[in-house]
Amino acid sequence: MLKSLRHHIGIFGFRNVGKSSFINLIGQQEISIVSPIAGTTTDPVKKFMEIPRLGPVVIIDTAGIDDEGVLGAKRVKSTLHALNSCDLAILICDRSGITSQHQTIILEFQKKKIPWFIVWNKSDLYSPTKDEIDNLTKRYGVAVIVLSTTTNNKVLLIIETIANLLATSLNSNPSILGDLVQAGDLVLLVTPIDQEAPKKRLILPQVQTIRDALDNDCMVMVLKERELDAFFKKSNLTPKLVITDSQVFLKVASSIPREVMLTSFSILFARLKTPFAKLIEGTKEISNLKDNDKILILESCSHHQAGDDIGTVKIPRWLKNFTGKNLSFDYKSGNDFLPENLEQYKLVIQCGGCMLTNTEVSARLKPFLDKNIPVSNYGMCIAFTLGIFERSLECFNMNLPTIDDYL
Ligand SMILES: Nc1nc2c(ncn2[C@@H]2O[C@H](COP(=O)(O)OP(=O)(O)OP(=O)(O)O)[C@@H](O)[C@H]2O)c(=O)[nH]1
Ligand code: SF4
Ligand SMILES: [Mg+2]
Repeated sequence: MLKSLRHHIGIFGFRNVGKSSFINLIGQQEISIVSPIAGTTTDPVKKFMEIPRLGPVVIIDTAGIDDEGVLGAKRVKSTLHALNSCDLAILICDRSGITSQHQTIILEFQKKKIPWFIVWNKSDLYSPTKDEIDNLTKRYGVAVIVLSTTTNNKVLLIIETIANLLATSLNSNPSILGDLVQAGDLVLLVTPIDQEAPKKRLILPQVQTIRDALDNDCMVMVLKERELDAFFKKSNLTPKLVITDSQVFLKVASSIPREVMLTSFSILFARLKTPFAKLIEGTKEISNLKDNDKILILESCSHHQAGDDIGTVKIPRWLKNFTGKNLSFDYKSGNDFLPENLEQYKLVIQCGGCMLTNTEVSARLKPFLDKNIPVSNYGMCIAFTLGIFERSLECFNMNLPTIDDYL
């Protein structure tokens, strides 16, 4: 299963408290290196695991948050950066309990609204008193599980705690189309097969949408944009919803009846993966762009660029045509650290983020939103510059709770 569909669980704590041992315990295999030497795990390492009841997850083993020296400080920075991927965090401690040195990371959990709990390990050497546990529960309002990875097996309790918390996380993966369609509806998916399309397969958002439409008992039809006119001429079926690749928005909008709802894959997934209402507002700021304004394009993986690449060629061209302004563009891809001076950007445009989890996309955008820098995404930006923004949003019930509530 792809990484972007898995829950990410981060394991944090001081050096040598048993973080890697804990991962081996819940994974039921020797997956992480364990040793009595403090500082064995030096970088955040993602382990792909299948955990009974939870299914496929990514567990992130990290370096101790009490690491010292110049190198230690860099490791701690990487550990904190790993939080951006976490749907859930587990803070492991031993005899010394939770101290003032844990406060930085606890504040990060709270700031990023990451569900978390405490595991008090090495209970074979020292078992905390009832008062110590009650104090922690009262102070932080989280579960505290006492265990020994060597003698005391509480795997079922841990998995149940993880499952309950993940159900409330940002990445809890609601239905993509559930509130937009009804059983028996026809959903039409439009996907150009051009130079940029991967060979012999559909891309993940298309596959996920097909599956979601079937889960909602809809009929699904997938066709290329040039077949649309023939479809409406030959068939007497009227689709409830047409979902298109954003790059052929204009062609699709002109080929389907006005009363048929229309949106794009990128906008559909922006609703799941980003603070949607904020991105709608951010997109409208395109109208206020001025000469020499700088725009940051964020791509979430370094995919192969072919022909008229969407991020580097088409979007800049559409934006310049629409605004008539002389705009400049910066690009960041993958998990690159963001530039220092975010205020230099008048607009940020995020790609569809299909390779990232909801949590990762939101964490990527949060620093900009916190500074009130307008954020848009590929599909919204394209729809706006082509004059079909309102239409592409008509299908959504904007009263739905969105992940804006998490930020
Ligand atoms: N007695 C006892 N020892 C444990 C327990 N859990 C882990 N250990 C031991 O503690 C040492 C450190 O365990 P690790 O799992 O490597 O700890 P870590 O937190 O990953 O350490 P770093 O990667 O160095 O930060 C090893 O010698 C483990 O065998 C436990 O419950 N009881
Ligand atoms: S993560 Fe972004 S850049 Fe990578 S394939 Fe998906 S939409 Fe394109
Ligand atoms: Mg370790």
